[in-house]
Amino acid sequence: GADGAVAAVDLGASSGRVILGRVEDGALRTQHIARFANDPVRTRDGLHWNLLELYRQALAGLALAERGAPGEIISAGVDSWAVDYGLLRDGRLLGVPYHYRDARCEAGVARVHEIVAPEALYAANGLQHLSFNTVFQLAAEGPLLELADRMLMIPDLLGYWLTGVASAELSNASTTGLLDPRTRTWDTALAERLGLSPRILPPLVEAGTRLGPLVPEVAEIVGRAFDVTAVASHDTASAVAAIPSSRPDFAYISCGTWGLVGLELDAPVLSEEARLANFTNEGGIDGTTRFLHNVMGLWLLSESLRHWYPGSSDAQRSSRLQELLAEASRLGGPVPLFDVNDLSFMPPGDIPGRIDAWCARHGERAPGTPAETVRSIVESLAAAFADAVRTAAELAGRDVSIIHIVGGGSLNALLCQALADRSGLPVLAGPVEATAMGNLLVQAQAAGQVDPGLDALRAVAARSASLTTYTPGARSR
Ligand code: LFR
Repeated sequence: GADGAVAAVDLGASSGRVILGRVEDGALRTQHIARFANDPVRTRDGLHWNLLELYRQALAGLALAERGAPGEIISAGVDSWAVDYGLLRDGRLLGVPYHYRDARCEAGVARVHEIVAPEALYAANGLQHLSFNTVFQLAAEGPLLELADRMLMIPDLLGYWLTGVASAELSNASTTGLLDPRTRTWDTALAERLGLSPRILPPLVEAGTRLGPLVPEVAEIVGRAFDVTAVASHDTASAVAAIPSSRPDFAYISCGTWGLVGLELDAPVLSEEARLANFTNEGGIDGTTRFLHNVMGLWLLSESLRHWYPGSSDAQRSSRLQELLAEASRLGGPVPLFDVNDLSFMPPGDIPGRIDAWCARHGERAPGTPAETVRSIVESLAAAFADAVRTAAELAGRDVSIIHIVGGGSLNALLCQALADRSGLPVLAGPVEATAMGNLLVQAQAAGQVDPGLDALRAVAARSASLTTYTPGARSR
């Protein structure tokens, strides 16, 4: 296949990065080019993404990558969190995209459920109920929706600005609630029932599709007109693609802001049991189904640190977190466990106070110090992760013999060990940048640098990652 480097623009809910990758000797070598904060902005009308800033940073990162490796980049790809979108009219963005943690969704949920009952909605789209699913956001959108002739998911919107090509990559489209998980096509009948004009839904493309070259005005900023490839643009789909496993019986946890816990399956599970357990059927690459549950993730830690140290920098908060984790790991007795998925933890704000309130409501002792709060969060997350793995296996009728944890959470030794202990399964931790790796590997595969198929892609991922194993019961108590 073609030589050359590929570039990933990977936007997470709290930070974004640009990473360059090259496949050499069957392994992916990565080079970190740029990292930038993703700080949402609250205005009178709600909580928004600072999308123009993210786009500007992406362009600056690509320009830096091109300058560092002149003429080498053959393709770039964009992934981000799911469910959020921009509305356009004649190619013009209408309004500032909302953040999924904005409170506007509840009205949309009621409106949708008036027309399609929750059971029928799950039968149609197979999505766990999250009030921020795109379909609920659209129902709460109001007059801009009447004006719009296009909806573009965040990575597709960036892809459109880069190339002028408007499309909907499938993995992320599968989080809208408007995609049929069996046929993997837009459910235009459902859209119409909900009063949404199907014309706003762009043509679907699979990961690995070449979108086109950078448009001239972008090429001028970046330095050259390389191609943009549609990757598994839902960050979780990219992360799952890069799970460094060669066996079929693994569960995965993609642990960043969220902990996405589940299995890779050949077909969706749309049973009533799966609906009641709030399991989702999202689209993976190569026709796979990501059967998973959203568990709250590192958000509980990062937002607690924000509360304890207002006005501090990202770097200050992360070094303070390391200290608190070290202190937390030395605590002796049992710590209070709480339900990490309680909806009170969704909006930004005083997470430690809400944990105390949860404990008070449930007759549980509240954590006494920040270190104990940190330990409570870690143990409660591990318990929820282990529980979701068990439930996924039961619902899908599958055996699980190992848990892969990837993303930022894979660096948290306390969390990984607690997960092994609570699940009774070995935990393989890493790579931390699984999402960016999945993004890069799909592009390298499209360029012919990796053999076709998910197994070949995972084999490269396995050769590229350094992994840590956690064994159940290894913790000294
Ligand atoms: C993780 C993630 C989850 C999705 C949530 C909101 O970053 O993409 O998969 O449920 O963010 O978009």
